[in-house]
Amino acid sequence: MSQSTIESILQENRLFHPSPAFVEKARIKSLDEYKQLYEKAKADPQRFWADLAEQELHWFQKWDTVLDWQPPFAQWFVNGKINISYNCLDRHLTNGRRDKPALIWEGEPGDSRCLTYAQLHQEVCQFANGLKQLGIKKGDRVGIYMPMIPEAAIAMLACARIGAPHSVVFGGFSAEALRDRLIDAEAKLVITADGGWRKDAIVPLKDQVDKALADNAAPSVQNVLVVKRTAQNIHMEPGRDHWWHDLQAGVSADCPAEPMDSEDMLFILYTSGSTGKPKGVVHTTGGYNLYTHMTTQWIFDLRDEDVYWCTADVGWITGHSYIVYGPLSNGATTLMYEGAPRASNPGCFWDVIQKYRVSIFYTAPTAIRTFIKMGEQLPKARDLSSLRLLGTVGEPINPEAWMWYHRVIGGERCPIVDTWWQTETGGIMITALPGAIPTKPGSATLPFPGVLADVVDLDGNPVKPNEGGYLAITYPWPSMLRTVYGDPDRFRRTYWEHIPPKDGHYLYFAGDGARKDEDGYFWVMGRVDDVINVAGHRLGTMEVESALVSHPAVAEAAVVGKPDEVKGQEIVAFVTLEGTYSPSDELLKELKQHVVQEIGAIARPGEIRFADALPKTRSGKIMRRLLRSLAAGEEVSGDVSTLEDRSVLEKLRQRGG
Ligand code: 7RM
Repeated sequence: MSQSTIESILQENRLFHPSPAFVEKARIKSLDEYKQLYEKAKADPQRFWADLAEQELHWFQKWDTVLDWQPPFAQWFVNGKINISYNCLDRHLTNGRRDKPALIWEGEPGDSRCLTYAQLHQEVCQFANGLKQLGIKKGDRVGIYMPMIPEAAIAMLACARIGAPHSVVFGGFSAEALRDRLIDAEAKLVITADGGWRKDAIVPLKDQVDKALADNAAPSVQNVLVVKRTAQNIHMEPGRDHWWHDLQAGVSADCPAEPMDSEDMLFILYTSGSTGKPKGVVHTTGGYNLYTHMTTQWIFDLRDEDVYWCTADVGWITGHSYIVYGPLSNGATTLMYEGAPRASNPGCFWDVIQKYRVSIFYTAPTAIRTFIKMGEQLPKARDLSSLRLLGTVGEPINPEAWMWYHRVIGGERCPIVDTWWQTETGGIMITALPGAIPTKPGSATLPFPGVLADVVDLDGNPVKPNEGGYLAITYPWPSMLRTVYGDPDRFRRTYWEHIPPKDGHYLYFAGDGARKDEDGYFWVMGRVDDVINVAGHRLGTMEVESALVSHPAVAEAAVVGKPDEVKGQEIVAFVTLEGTYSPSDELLKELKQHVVQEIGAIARPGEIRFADALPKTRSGKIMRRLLRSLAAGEEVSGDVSTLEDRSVLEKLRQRGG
């Protein structure tokens, strides 16, 4: 965040109440009602979750222990048998939602599709049987590298149906990034498409898969399943690659959901951390199903007639929890959009809302800031009167963007839920309940019932109101990550040891700085580790640095985030060159392109600065704090006494932007 954003958030004290019309129909109608619910849950969280699990989900067999907590390892609903695809599909066939639209898809260019619950169920069953034909069994990991098409959701649900954990890799990641993830997850199959549409161009997904698998680099992968989407020419490797439509021909649509153990792995999703390669965050079945179900229902105040649209990509946790599993588990109509706002179609989001009469809209602050730049005339020219609730996720929202969203998109009648959560938390943790909790622009407000959150110092002691500290969760919740795939030590180190446990009491360390105000409202300030958030996408500085030093010209690289008006942060890289290379515009372009090739376009540095040397401490640590100030164009202040060679700083300064 920029200094001016932080200052405006510190001064923010406006309070917005939901309209009487909204409150009247809301599931939770007042702050008192929320507080009662919250206190009840806090007094006995296990009882609270068990009651909801019983009322809200279908279990093939009931659990015998609600929570088995061997810190930092949690198990929820031990010995319960459940299938999330059953909860998302089968039960809606007999509760009156058979012919209700489950998935509305608005594709590019101009395609669209609507699948009812009965149709989606049939597609998922067929796909699941197809997976079985390819030899996929319970426990086998399946990579999914897809555009935003219904088959992405169908593939996820089909995997869940037969108990094969999926690992969705965002379609914008490069072949290299895909390969690393497939290797780490030991995926047996990759599901992809020939291509996907991205801003008026075709993304050659299958080509990327071929590159990722070249030279048997990911030996666990035996087959590739390809959905025909863009119909351009692609290579099909005999014996390895299969067209989805060929496999589907003649496949039975009868595929009962496999009763899964509540703690069986549902999916792995890779996310960036401060060190090393991305972590495979592991989520399991029962707790995740319950938590995403309840949060979707209460936070989005779902009603049967809603058309719900979350603009995330299914490659991120937001797409998993709030496009696919949460909404479908509730029997909602969820909308999936393949397009993105771009110069050739800047009003496309508002067209989609108008066309489908979207009532709940959930997007990211970076998108809102982009829309502000595009001008009010675009949304103003469309009918957005169907909207009744708005949400944001991914990064702190600055009050100016919040106010614009409220006024221009929400017509001053829609509550805004600012939802704080992470890949690791599986579901939304801190948020307003829209009919109950008055909102303040820039604050995620209060924890969801059953979530015990606090702002603490590094000893785990709560800090005073309005004092900065670390955001921590002090009690396990049903959808918490269970481990880092293949690396339980890293799980322990990353989340449970920054704040040392006291008397066996463990705190989950979220990696975010925050404060609580005098009303107990949370204000999340951003990451306190070496994670940067570019347009709501999480990237590790080390990942980008590794990509840079893998180029022969680069000797050393240091990457920092620089405040950006639209993207929140932008990547700035400082690099020193190997002896025989010298700085040039061509090299600069080449290095940027190299990072794109190693990770993907989301990691393209906004700026690369060549340096003779990087500022280091006497023990050889790069002083990122100095680089951050330099990148932001600020005066380097604070203690520089540990700097080994002061002339380095002077030279970097002179070189400037
Ligand atoms: C859902 C998601 C997680 C990080 C998290 C924060 C930041 C997300 C908010 C937010 C302030 C919010 N998962 N973050 N939501 N910061 N207010 N409402 O984004 O794993 O990709 O990122 O995103 O820093 O730690 S994520």
